[in-house]
Amino acid sequence: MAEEKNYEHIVVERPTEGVGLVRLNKPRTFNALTEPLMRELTHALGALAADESVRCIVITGTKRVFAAGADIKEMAQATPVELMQKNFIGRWEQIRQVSKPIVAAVSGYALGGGCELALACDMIVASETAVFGQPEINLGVIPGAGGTQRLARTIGKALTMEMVLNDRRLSAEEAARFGLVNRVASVETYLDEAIQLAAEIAARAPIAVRLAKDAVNMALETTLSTGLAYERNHFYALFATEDQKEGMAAFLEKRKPEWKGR
Ligand code: DAK
Repeated sequence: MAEEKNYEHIVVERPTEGVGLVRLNKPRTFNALTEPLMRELTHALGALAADESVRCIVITGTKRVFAAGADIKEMAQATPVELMQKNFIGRWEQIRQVSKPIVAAVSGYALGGGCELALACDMIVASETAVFGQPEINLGVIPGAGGTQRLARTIGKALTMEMVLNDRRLSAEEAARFGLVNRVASVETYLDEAIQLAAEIAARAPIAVRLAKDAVNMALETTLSTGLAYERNHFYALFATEDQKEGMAAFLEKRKPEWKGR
């Protein structure tokens, strides 16, 4: 795999055409999401988002751990003002604002901020060893990067309550059953499967993919009637693209479409 600019806490690669891969790479501290790691992650995502040759992004950790959450050492003595000043929330917002699809490839622990990072992605491919949890209650706090909101919207209130109030963890198989992850694969193949999924999406009409992601995300933000209007406007807008003309012509001519991304 081609490797990119040197970061200290992450590795960025291009495993296959159209796909950017970000590996969290601090296995000694279980990929704890320190401020420097988050700075690099958001920088790398920004660079991949701006790179036209990248059409889908995969975020992964190691086989043993996706990420064990925010760095407890870094947070232990923090004051509310420091937390606000650090722009920690801003970094998480940056992840949310990436318009290209992001697949999380999760193996081992995805705890606290690690689970929230996976949830902030658009799809999750898990290895059979993956464990999802929000153990912040053990530290006297609660999730702060979307755990209560995204879990409740994804797996429902009852199970979210158990996870957030009582550190109930989900195995990969449970996470698949409850709709948190798209699919489960072996530890040997989960990353390849995530890259394969990303490559398939990367080969599709780029503007349609982008608007599709935006429209699906809107379903979690708004009322049904507002969401339906939002979807319809995206649908209309796509008729201004060359790709719509090409896609429909290719269907009628019984050939494969050639997407231009315009
Ligand atoms: N922070 C710092 N260090 C960590 C860590 C973490 N989250 N998780 C693990 N480590 C370190 C351990 O301290 C240990 O370091 P050394 O002692 O070797 O120096 C090393 O990684 C290996 O850990 P263990 O010795 O504990 O290994 P085990 O195999 O026994 O256990 C474990 C692995 C992952 C189950 C365990 O380490 C663990 O429970 N870790 C803590 C998990 C946790 O509580 N996570 C939630 C953290 S709170 C926000 C954004 C984000 C957040 C909040 C707000 N805003 C935008 C506002 C997120 C908050 C959180 O994630």
